[in-house]
Amino acid sequence: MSLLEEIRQAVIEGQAKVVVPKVEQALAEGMAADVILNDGLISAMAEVGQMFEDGEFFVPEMLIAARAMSAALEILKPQLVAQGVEPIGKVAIGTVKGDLHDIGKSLVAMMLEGAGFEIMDMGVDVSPDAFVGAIQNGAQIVAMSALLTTTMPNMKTTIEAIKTAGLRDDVIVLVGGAPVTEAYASEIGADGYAPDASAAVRKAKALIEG
Ligand code: B12
Repeated sequence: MSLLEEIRQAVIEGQAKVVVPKVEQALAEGMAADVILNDGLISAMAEVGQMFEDGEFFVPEMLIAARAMSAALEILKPQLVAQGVEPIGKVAIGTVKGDLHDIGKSLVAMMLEGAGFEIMDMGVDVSPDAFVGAIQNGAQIVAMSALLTTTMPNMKTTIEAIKTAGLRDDVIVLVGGAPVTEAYASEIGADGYAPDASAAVRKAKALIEG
């Protein structure tokens, strides 16, 4: 098995302690950081997302794989910046005001990061004004998560605040979370909805590529 394939397998199996030294070894052997990223890490996360959709992987496996990928990304980041690899786009992600559930939001953030997006993780209980501020700081996508039926309306409030700030045409709004549906997303004027983290990556890529 090639070193790149070993990195891929270790991410899929969520073995951060194996992935990190193997990525260091690949860099030491002169492998380009963007090759390790695309053919090792991102390819592994795409497979993890597929296994999740096929019901072979569940949330814990996906989280562990995502953590292994994040650990490897930390090592690659300085090289990627030095190589000038442009991120696909900048995403401000957070759980809406009043909502403290962050597991799904963090999973979506990690998968987006693994797919090459730059992430501004705003955390939980994020006010509409904070999302507006993130757009002013360069976010091209606002990704909102809500797990409670009582906090879902804050997605609409945030979209209204973005409109009031005159920024609605400058940003893509993506929404998700267990109670959110495609119909709700279009009702509140969001640009996209995805039911899980791997679908969120596909949706974000499709929307940013126009
Ligand atoms: C864990 C949990 C908690 C934890 C949260 C810990 C944490 N750090 O997140 C704690 C204990 C704090 C908690 C508190 C509460 N909870 Co709670 N909680 C849950 C539970 C069991 C799991 C949620 C979870 O993490 N799921 C796993 C993740 C991976 O899935 P996910 O979040 O849906 O995310 C996926 C997709 O939705 C999507 N996605 C998510 N976000 C986004 C964003 C975008 C942009 C996109 C595209 C996609 C996307 O991708 C993700 C990955 O595939 C759910 C039950 C359930 N089945 O959902 C209840 C649940 C959400 N909680 C509930 C309730 C009622 C509460 C409390 C009000 C309880 C109370 N009385 O205090 C409080 C509210 C606190 C608050 N203000 O937020 C209810 C909500 C009912 C409703 N209809 O509104 C649920 C459904 C339980 C129930 N059946 O009653 N909770």
